[in-house]
Amino acid sequence: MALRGPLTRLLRAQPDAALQLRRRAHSVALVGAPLSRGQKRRGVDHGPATLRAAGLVERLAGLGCQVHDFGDLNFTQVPNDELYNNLVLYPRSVGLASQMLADAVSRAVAAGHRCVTLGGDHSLALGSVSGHARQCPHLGVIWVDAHADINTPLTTQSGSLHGQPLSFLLRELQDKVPQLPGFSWLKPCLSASDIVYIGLRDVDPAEYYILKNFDIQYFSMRDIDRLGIKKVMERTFERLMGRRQRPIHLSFDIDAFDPSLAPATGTPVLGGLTYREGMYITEEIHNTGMLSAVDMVEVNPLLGASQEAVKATAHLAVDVIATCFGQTREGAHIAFDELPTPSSPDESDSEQQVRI
Ligand SMILES: [Mn+2]
Repeated sequence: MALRGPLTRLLRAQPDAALQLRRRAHSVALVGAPLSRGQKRRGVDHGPATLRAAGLVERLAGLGCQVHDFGDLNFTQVPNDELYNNLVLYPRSVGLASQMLADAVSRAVAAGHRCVTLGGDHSLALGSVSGHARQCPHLGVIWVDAHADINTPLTTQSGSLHGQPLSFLLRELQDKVPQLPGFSWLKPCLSASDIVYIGLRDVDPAEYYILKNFDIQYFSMRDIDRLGIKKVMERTFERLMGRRQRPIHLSFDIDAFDPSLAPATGTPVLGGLTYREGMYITEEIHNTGMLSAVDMVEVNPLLGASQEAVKATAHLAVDVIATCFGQTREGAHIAFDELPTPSSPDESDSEQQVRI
């Protein structure tokens, strides 16, 4: 019988990378990154607390993970953090926070954990991807998002850094990206062929130019409609791991989901992922055996219309993370060796007789 599924993929993997990841399989580090200066709305810094309150640690522990919760990083706002170029907001605060996060993620991965960064806005990927790449220079990134987040400081219309992190991380864009105050520590660590987007449906003109001109692989919601999520995931892994296995960084923006499912977020866009598409994405990523770090970003408890809306968004985010670490829709999370056997009919008869 031919081997199929994750085991085969692991066996085919480069022995070092796969072995290292197998050893880390059950050890998950949580790093809270209450970063909110990458955008303008209040509340996204409460994301880590909201995700923990939704039972994240218990869910991961219930899947057999050893959870190491490192708490929240203590980001301070840099004083006199003036606009860059009269437009880009809080460069020094975002730069410093991302630098701290990069160190934390790098340490967690070096210590043998898979690292989950709890956001916070999406500018934190500057730090999480950089820190992860320090330990795993050949990582591939799956960016699940309604937006491409690849404007440069010279093309951004909002000035918010959460719409720009990938422009700083991409080697091919460095002659188009100015040096921002607070960003001198940052070195680009990705090539255009290292990224796959899933879920796009709100892409700015300059971003579209970048995606096309640098041949970045993306699967928009239209592509998901056309191909179905199964083909989309097959092509994602073909692109990232067709030639060789590599550690995966999943950067998951909760606004990739349809706003009916994830209303408590800053920039919702109609027509997003269904629950089933979202779970399929993370199930398949888990099944590769190569998931090494996860960002869960843009959960903002101050933006839900009701407590229920906030709870629904947070529980969805926890489902995404749990599925990354082995929760399935088919049960069988933990090995179950033996079913209980009822006592023999004779015994129960005799017990009844005793009672009579
Ligand atoms: Mn995003």
